[in-house]
Amino acid sequence: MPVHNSEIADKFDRLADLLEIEDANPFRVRAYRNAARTVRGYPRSMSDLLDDGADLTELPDIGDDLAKKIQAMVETGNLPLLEEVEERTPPALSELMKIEGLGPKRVRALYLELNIKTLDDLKEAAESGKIHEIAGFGDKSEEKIRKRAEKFIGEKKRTLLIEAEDIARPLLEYLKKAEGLKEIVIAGSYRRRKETVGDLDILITAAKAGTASIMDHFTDYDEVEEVVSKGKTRSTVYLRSGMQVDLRVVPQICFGAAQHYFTGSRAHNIAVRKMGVKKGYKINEYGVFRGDERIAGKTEKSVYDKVGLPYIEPELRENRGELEAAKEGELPKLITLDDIRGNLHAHTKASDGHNSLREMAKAAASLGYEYLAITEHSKSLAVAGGLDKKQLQAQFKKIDKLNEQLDGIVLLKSSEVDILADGSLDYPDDLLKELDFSVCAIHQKFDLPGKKQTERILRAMDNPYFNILAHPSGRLINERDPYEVDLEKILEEAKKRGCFVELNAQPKRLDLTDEGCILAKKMGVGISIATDAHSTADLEHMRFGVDQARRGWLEKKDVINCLPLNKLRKLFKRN
Ligand code: DGT
Ligand code: CA
Ligand code: CA
Repeated sequence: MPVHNSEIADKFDRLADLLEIEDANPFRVRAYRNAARTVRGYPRSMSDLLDDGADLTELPDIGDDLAKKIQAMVETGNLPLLEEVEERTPPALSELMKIEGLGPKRVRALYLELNIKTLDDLKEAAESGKIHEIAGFGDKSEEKIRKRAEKFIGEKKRTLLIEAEDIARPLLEYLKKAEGLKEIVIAGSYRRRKETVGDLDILITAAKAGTASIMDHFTDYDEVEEVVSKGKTRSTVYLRSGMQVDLRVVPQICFGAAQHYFTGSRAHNIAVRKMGVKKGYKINEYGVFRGDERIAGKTEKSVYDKVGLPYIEPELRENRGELEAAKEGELPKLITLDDIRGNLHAHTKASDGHNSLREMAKAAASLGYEYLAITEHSKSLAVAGGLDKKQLQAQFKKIDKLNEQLDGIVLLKSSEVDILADGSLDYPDDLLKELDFSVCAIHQKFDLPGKKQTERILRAMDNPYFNILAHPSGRLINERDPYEVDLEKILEEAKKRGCFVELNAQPKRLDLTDEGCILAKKMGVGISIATDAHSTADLEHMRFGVDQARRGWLEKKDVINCLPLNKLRKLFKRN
C-alpha cells in the first residue's frame, strides 16, 4: 500500500504539536506545519512524484531536510524523529491540542500538573473538577473543556460514498444469498446519495420461515468485527472497516413504509408525518394508519399518495423545500447520467494523468460521449506536470491530428489554468486564445482571508478567456477544509460575465456541494459536471457528480455538458 499524502501530513502535524508542547523553537514548529499543509493539499501523491524522479524541494516550503523525511516516510512509512519525540512526550497530547481553547501551554500544564495524557483523562479530570485548581483555568473554562472533550470523543469520521459503496457491494452480494430473502435495499443517507455516510441501513423482506436464519447469516459475515446487538428483526454490527451496519427485516406489506422511514432524512420524515397528522393519519415505519387500520405502506409511492404528494426522489429528501415543490407540482425533473454528453475536465500523461490522449478519447467514446476536454495543469503547477507554452501548443497539434482520426468523439483543447495569487491567469491571453475554452482553478494560497480570496477569483473572471471555475471551494472531504470565499458573490459575477462553475465529480471533492448547486441554479449560472479524471477509470466518476447534482436539484437544462458540442461552443464565446 503506497503511503497517502494525508498520512505524511498527519505525521508532520503531530510532530509539530508535540514539539510545540515541548516549547521548541517556533520556527522549527512552523516548518513542520507548513510542510504538512503543502503535502496534504498537493494534487499528486508524494510516492508518485518520487516514482517519477521529481525533486521534492521544488514544492513550496520543502527544503532538503523535509524532502529527505518525506522520502523516508514514502519508503518505510516511518518518521524517526516523531518516534523519538513520542518517547519523551505522550503521543496523545497532540489530540488534546485539537480541543478548542487548549493551546500547547495549557496542554503542557495539564500534563505536568495533573498527568493528563489522553482525551479520556481530560474528560475525567474535568468531570471531577480538578482542572480549575490549576493556575490559568477557571470554573467556566473547565466546563467548556469537558463539553468539548465529550463532543470530540463522540465525533466519528464519516465515510466517503465511494468507499461506502466498496464496503456495501460485497455485503449486499453476500446477504442476497440468505435463505428466504425476497427484497433487499440500502436505505439511509446511502440511498439519498449523500457525499459521506455515517452508517449503512439495510432493509430486507423475507418469507416468514427465513427470518431467524437471515440474522444468523448476517452476523456470520466474514467482515463482521463486533455484533453490537442482535434480534429477530433488527441487528447492528461493526465491520472491520469500522463501518456500522444496521439491518432490519420487515414484512413485505410494510416494505414501502419502511423504505420511506429508513431512507430519511429525519427532517423529511418528520415533515411528512406532520402532513399525515393533519389528515388524521399516523405514519411510521410499518405503514400509514387510520386508527388501527393500515391504509398504505406496501410501496413508497403509496405513502406519498396518502398525504397527497407525488413520489419524491430520495436525493431530494432533506426537507429543503421538496415537500412544498411537490405540493405545487413543481418538483425538478432531476438530471440522469444518460443526459451527460461529454466531460470537460481530464488529464493525460502529459501532466499528472496516467493514460495517453488516445486512451482517454477511446474510454470517453465508449461511455457514449460526444466530447472530452483535455485540461492539463498550467505552467506554475510544475510539480503536477504543468505544461509551458511550447508543450501546450505541441499537445494541441496532437489533438488536432487525433481528432482527424477519431470517430464519434471530439477532443477539446483546454487547460486547467492556475489562478495566481493576484487573480491573473497562468498563461498570457495570446495563448489562452488558442484554447477551445478554459477551466480555471486555485491550487495554492488556500489560506487568504475570504474577501481577498473572493476578489482573486473575480479578478480572474475579468479575463475574457476565463470560462469555467473548477472545484470552487477547494475542499477535500475529510482532509482539507474549503477555502474562505463568498460563493454567492462569485456566482453573481459569473452570471454577469458569462462564466460557469464546475461540479467536480471526484468522490473526494464533490465540489460544488449540493447546497452550492442549489445556489448556482437559483442564480442562473450554468454548471459543468466534470470528473477531473487522471485515468480512464476516473472517467466513470461522472455518476458521483450526477448524484450530487440531483441532491442539488439540477435538471438537464442547468448543466452545460448536457448540450451538444455546437451549442456548447457558443457558450464559451464571451464578448
Ligand atoms: P448517516 O447514517 O448519518 O449518514 O445518516 P442517515 O440519514 O442514514 O441516518 P441514520 O442512519 O441515523 O438513520 C437512517 C434513517 O432512519 C434516517 O435517515 C431517518 C430514519 N430515522 C432515524 N431516526 C429517526 C427519528 O428519530 N425520527 C424519524 N422520523 N426518522 C428517523
Ligand atoms: Ca445511515
Ligand atoms: Ca443507522
